[in-house]
Amino acid sequence: MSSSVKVVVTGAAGQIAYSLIPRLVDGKTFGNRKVDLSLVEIPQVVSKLEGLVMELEDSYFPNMGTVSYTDDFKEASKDADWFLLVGSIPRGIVYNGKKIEERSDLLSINGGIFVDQGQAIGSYGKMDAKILVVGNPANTNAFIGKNAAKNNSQFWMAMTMLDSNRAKSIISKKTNSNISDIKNMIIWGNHSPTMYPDAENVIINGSLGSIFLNDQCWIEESFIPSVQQRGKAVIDARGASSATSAAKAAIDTVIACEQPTESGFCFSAAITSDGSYDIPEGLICGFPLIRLDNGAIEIKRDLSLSEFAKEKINLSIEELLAEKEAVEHLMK
Ligand code: NAX
Repeated sequence: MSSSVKVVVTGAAGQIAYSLIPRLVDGKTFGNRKVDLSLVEIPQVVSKLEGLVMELEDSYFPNMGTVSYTDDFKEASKDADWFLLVGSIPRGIVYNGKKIEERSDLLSINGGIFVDQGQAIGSYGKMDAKILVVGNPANTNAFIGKNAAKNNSQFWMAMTMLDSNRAKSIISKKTNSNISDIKNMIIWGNHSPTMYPDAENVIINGSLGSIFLNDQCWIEESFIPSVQQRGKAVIDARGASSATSAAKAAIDTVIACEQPTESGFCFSAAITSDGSYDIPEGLICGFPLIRLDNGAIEIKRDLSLSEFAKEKINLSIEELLAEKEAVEHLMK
């Protein structure tokens, strides 16, 4: 393993990035390796990154290597090991004279961004680069980026760890358990209100959720909708979308990919389907994942899904298929 790692972060002047970037160099995420940061923003705000770089320098992070910032994504991509694609155009802003409210508008604007970024990553990123898409619509942005990259040795993911962490928190409260005793909290499908948080395969104090929880009414009427709507609840309460929890979830995803998964356990992220669990091949879908000792990441394939679970997952798959159709013109 190389003694340094190069990490590209887009949306670096945004609110998630402000919580995320210091944690990349704090010596915990990448252990003792030096972390070279390449921060990317759009031309209109890139100069603000000078202030962030000053703060990073003033923070004394012994593991911090070089720090640069740019609005040139190609330049930033050169030889990068990790890409944290946080930047995207959010819902609610006026873009080219139109207020962006519909998911379809988000898809087409952000889709274009991910074609360009995907091509640059495929050409200039390391051959074994890992890419985590946070910017919404995350699954379909990753789908577009991966297609544009045309580099199958790189590994594309969309983030569902925040949904998984939210679900763990709800289950720990319901069962009076310590949050660290909740494992294998899988989010299937799309990172959207159709996602399916799996209360059957979750492990609570060493027991399967399907046995331990024994309260289907709570699962259907409280647990699943609460996880699906948690992002909106945070926006309603805070007046802004989740930031520090999203940053922590991105860090958790990086750590889960950097360290072997303990035997019997798994973590949550959306990756390209290989047809496992009858999910159409090629879609970027939330799965249970294992990081092997040799560094490879694969789908944990030995879980059972009830008819109820399959029905719920299918709803999310239908949405992913519709999103795929909506961005067909970007798939060259
Ligand atoms: P902010 O609006 O604070 O920051 C986004 C930043 O991205 C802005 O500074 C903007 O200039 C920059 N940006 C836009 N296009 C860019 C491009 N082409 N290259 C580089 N930078 C670009 O948003 P923030 O709250 O940080 O959220 C970022 C994204 O995360 C949003 O799309 C949001 O919807 C998404 N989220 C995803 C979550 C997940 O679990 N996958 C949860 C949290 C969050 O909602």
